[in-house]
Amino acid sequence: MKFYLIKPLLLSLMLSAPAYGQSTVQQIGNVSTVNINGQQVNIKLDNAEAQVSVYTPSVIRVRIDRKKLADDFSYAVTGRPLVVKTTITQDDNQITVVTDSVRAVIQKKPFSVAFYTPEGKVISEDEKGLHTSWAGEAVTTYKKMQEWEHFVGLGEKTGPLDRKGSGYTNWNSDVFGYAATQDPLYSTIPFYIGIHHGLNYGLFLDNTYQTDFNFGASNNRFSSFGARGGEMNYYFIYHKKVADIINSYTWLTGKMPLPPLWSLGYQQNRYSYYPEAEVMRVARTLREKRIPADGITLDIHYMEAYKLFTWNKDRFPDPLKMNTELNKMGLRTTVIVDPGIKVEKGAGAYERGKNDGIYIKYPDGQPYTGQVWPGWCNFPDFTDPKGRAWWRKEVKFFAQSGVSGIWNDMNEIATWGQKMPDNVLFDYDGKKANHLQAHNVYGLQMIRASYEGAREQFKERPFLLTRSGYAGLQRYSALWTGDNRSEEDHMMAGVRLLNSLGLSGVAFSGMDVGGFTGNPTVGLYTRWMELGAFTPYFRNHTQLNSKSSEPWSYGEDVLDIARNYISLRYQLLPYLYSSFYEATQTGMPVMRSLAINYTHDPRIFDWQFQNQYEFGNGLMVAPFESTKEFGKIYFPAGKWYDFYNDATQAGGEDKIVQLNINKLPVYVRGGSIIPVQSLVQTTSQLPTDTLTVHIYHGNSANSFVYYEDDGKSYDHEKGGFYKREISFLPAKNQISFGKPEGKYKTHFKFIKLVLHGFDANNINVSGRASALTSSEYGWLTAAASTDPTGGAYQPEKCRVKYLVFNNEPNLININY
Ligand code: NBV
Repeated sequence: MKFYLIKPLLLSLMLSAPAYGQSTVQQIGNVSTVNINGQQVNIKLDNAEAQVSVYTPSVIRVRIDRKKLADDFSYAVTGRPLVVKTTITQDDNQITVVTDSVRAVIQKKPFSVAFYTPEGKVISEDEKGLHTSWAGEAVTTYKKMQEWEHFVGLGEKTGPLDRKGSGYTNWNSDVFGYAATQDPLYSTIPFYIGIHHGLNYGLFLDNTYQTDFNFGASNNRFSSFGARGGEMNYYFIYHKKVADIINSYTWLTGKMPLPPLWSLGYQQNRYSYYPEAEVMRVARTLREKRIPADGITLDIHYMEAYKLFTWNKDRFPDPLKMNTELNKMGLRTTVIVDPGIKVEKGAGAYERGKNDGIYIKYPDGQPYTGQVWPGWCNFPDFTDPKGRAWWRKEVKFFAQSGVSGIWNDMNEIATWGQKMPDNVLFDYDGKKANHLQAHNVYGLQMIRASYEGAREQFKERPFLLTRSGYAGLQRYSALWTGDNRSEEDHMMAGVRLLNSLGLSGVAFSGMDVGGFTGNPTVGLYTRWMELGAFTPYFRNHTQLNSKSSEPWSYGEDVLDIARNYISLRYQLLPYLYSSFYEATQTGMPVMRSLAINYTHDPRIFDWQFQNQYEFGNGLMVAPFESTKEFGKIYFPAGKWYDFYNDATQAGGEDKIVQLNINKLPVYVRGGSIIPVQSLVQTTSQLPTDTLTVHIYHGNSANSFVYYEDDGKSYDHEKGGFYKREISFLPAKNQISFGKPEGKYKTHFKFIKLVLHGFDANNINVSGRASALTSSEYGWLTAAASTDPTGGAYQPEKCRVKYLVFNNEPNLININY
């Protein structure tokens, strides 16, 4: 056929393409009018409206909708736009928004958005031809997949550290005994970090409908993010360091409040401890066996027939007395709450809720009734200020019973059948929404009400735990990863879940140590207990009718190992509490994926090393399945010390190490500053008056902000804290303790400075020559049990030099 014959055919095919496209996928179209207003630009498009606003020099927000943009409202975002030096210009083809740290370029034909560094490097750009479009009600933005791009974060998501090649959905789900690769789980945090060409950026999609992310799953062209309804509403964050991206993200969605110190101690749990005699037996055994612990958690059986805000009086005749007794033993009580209120005429909470009209409803005004533990239930509308106010008042019940913590379960919402109807209505703070829009924020609003209620009613800082949540949940609560399984790959997946949560603003997180469903092997239980000591929230939990999971349930050797690691955690509390303080200030997680400090080292994404993480600033944990006899560990840049024997290891190398079930591989980065205290059995017991500060020699300068307060009141919000910067300056052969800040008087009268890897012989403290003492140091203690085969664990030790000096409240310079 001659070309002139084919040409009209091709032309007609091409002309018909847009019609085919329009009916199925609606493209965003061209810009028609532009209205620049200070640091915001409002744009009318062929098929939509858009708005681009500068929040900080590094945070730019993009909103797009097919209808007029709604009044601004968000459950996640608390940061308001700062006044930022911004230049917005336009010509026929594009609009340019420039701040000191980023340049956004909006093309007009069609509308598309790209972000550049001030030097002009592409950080992120819409994929040409795809941009933003709608398929039905679902809106999606497509970004070009950059060469060698990695993706990390996205909250509570299974899968590898690098999410490239995977796709994810956010729809909060009750997933009992979920598979280690399952998606979605309980929580929604639509925030991820993209990494390529030495650059990194954060992207937060603030939309509460079901959201979907695609990082090159089943396609080789783009990464995309979208929602099944509502507007395209994303925040683009650019900084040179991932830590700063997390700081900006938590500026936007809120920093976590400082938790009570006791919540960093070991927590003993099971589904369920009852009656009171059993709770007291567990408490006494913890003390008798010298297992340091700070908490016992009561699961649903403490209630009368699972009815909220009740105690089963046969099982717990005098809860206040029991809780006071536990407090005297240095143990705090956390109780579970579920959102379902049993429909029962005359029942207190049910009737009070009905009177206050706080239950979620069908469009015909009938309350939605779903089945959970107590039977048929109604559910408070936590998206209604009235519903939250009601719940805050109810929380008084726990204050009166001497409870210290509230554990929010089943708040996805979970109901039997797991099919809550779409037509259930929510107040959505006066905006009115159906289930599709409100589902993913229900848990967030529940913990908001619990937290605010506890702040109002409890005398001291409360501890809050949740299973479900949405971006910003860190403002109210810690999160645990629900009903995991007692399986090796679950323990490893759990590590990645917590690391991912840390990348996504949730610093206070934990997993059921030992596994919730099933029974762990002796090895798995042991390794998990060791690992638990190096997670932010350390709780042992197991399901109904499973094998006992207390540290003494697996024999004497396991008890010794568990005690060793729990005791180690208690010694590390000054380091840990300071790390939590850091999280409250900068959003920096306690459990840090290597993607935070070694972002552009491609080896950290290798599946062999993806589970490694830093615990605070300086300790690196290398988790391995308990069944492995050898493990390969990657040491990123720097100098590393074996935590147990001080053997050194150069960075940038990997090494195969022999594994031992008595020991979790932990390393310390050269330059680290690690303050520790003497062993206590509970945080309500005071350690000795010496703060031991370990410094590991390295070539780079480092500093650590040591933080202390009373651990329980709100005085720290009014200056009642003690804060001191400790610096290690190798170039000057100096260690310095800065002048302390704050009104709180430190408990520690003396500082014992322990030097690792220093070849110093002469040292002086504030000009006075002092003697160094040489001694052996070990982090773990020998097994108390005697193994007839002679295999009992002999802890490793290292040789260190130390000196002790008065903890003077002025600048102390130590020169070596
Ligand atoms: O309240 C019982 C359990 C609880 O132990 C667990 O930690 C939650 O994730 N809860 C779920 C209810 C359902 C368990 C099958």
